[in-house]
Amino acid sequence: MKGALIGCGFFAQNQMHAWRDLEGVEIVALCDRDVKRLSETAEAFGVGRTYTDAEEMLASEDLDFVDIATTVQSHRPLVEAAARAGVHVICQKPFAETMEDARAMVAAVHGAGRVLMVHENFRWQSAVRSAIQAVRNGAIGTPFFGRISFRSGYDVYSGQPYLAEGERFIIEDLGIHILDIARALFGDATRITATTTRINQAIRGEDVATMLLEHEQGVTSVVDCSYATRRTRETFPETILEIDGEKGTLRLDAGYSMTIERDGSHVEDVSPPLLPWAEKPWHNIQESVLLIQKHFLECVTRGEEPETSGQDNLRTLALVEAAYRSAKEHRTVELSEI
Ligand code: NAD
Ligand code: 89V
Repeated sequence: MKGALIGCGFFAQNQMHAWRDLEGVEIVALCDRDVKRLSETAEAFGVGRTYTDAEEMLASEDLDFVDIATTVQSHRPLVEAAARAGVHVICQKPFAETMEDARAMVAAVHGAGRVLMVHENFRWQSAVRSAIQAVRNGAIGTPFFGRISFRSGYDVYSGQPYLAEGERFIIEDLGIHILDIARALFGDATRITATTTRINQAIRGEDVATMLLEHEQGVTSVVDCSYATRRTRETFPETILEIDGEKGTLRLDAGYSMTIERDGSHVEDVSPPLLPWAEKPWHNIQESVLLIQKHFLECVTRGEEPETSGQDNLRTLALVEAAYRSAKEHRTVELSEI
């Protein structure tokens, strides 16, 4: 498969490393409006053809897919251009700024008869995946409660300065992943209640969010996110889980230790491997990039819908919208309102 990457910024470097590791795929062209980032990435990964305009690239190249790694403002025009060019699409999270944009993007790629996957990779982190598989395999029976928690004081702003600048921050950028893990574990939610606050006065958006979800299958989950939490051992970027089922309890604790309590206690080290190009503490996210891109290739080859397809991601995005509405209006929001 021949692909092109659009957006050669901070996170795209991981995507390039992962494409290089995967068999049967080659990134043949790169695009970025910033010529410095474009040439640096082309040189680092030995990509010969570069463009500063995505439409020009789509018109000139014979591609199977594009991998869009720009920030959210450009996602709709780029996804629609890719659909017009008739290529499969991967688009980074957050997929869209509004539900209207997201629905239009899904319709555009569907209309072109191509695969659209949102790069929603947290559910692909190997530790989180171990927990998801255990729950899906019935290790704790039917779940009735879950806590999905991400609390950190890590400086995310130095690598991604735009995170300090938006009116929305933690739910849109990070909570979106954690809400998606809740969906992967417990299915879709029907109602959400959220509170938000800003502790770090140097940023514009909220850096703390606490959300209570009621899921269609009867599970209640608490999704809590903070970038204003001091920890003696910083756990960034680990997601901590505690799930009660009718037959047992599963915990994913800091340090990638998974415990299943059921007729005794079974502890498993589910640490992610440190890939040759990865760097702690980002290595669990970096490995998930490899796993989700592999999943995309398999889905395109088999003609299957990716787990985090554009259509699927509409429901994660709806949770984000509903959480902001709930926090703003101080009330529980039904997902059917979104
Ligand atoms: P960045 O600002 O470092 O990089 C974005 C790049 O896109 C820039 O080089 C910019 O010049 C380029 N660009 C923007 N619009 C363009 C256009 N229309 N055509 C061509 N190039 C364009 O941003 P980043 O930190 O790499 O984040 C990119 C996306 O990845 C964001 O949506 C972010 O939320 C997401 N992200 C995801 C994860 C994850 O784990 N899934 C982690 C970090 C960031
Ligand atoms: O994964 C992400 O989307 C990143 C971070 C972990 C910093 O929130 O933006």
